[in-house]
Amino acid sequence: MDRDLRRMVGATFANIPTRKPGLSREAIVMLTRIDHVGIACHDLEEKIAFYESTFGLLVVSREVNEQQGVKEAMLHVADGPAGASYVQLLEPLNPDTPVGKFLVKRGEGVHHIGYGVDDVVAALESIGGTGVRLLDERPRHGSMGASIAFLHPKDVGGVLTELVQAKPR
Ligand code: V0V
Ligand code: CO
Repeated sequence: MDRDLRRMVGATFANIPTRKPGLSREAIVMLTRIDHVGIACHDLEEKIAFYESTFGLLVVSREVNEQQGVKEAMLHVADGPAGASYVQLLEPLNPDTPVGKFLVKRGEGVHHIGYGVDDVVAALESIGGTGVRLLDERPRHGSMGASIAFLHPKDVGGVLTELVQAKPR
């Protein structure tokens, strides 16, 4: 996010402390939004129908991502100053995939949180330097042309965390 935009957001939410004081400038600007909440499910079509009829969300993208072992859909939730946010519904391509294993162990539910970043390579370098294990040393192809990378859930309080650099519009 550029400096002017952040100033604008800061002015809009002037009374809401959004970041811990004392962090470096790099840490302050690292996460720009919640890009998506990833939800594991057994039947993608059934869950899309549920989210459409219950919340009125619209599917804006569908993809099969062989590398990540998923068939997925992005449903648009809202637009914010730093970009859009989505629900990502994930069906595994087979049981021996991250989402397939998760379903066996834990059943359907929240699988990961995807945070927006301006520069995923810089974010990986910075976060890697803190000792958090990177599941991806380099960014991979994500939904809608984004560059994505995952952080190990065991080092992020049990939350599988994804960094998302959206494709420039
Ligand atoms: C596993 N664990 C999780 C978890 N998955 N904890 C929180 N949230 C999750 N989603 C825990 C699990 O309970 C174990 O803890 C431990 O981590 C090791 O898990 P495991 O079942 O033995 O499985 P692993 O080690 O084979 O794989 C786990 C990791 C794997 C997280 C390393 O799933 C991974 O690399 N994920 C990143 C890629 C991914 O998830 N892709 C699908 C989304 P205990 O039981 O030992 O305590 S693709 C996507 O989002 C896209 C394309 C996009 O947004 O564009
Ligand atoms: Co995701």
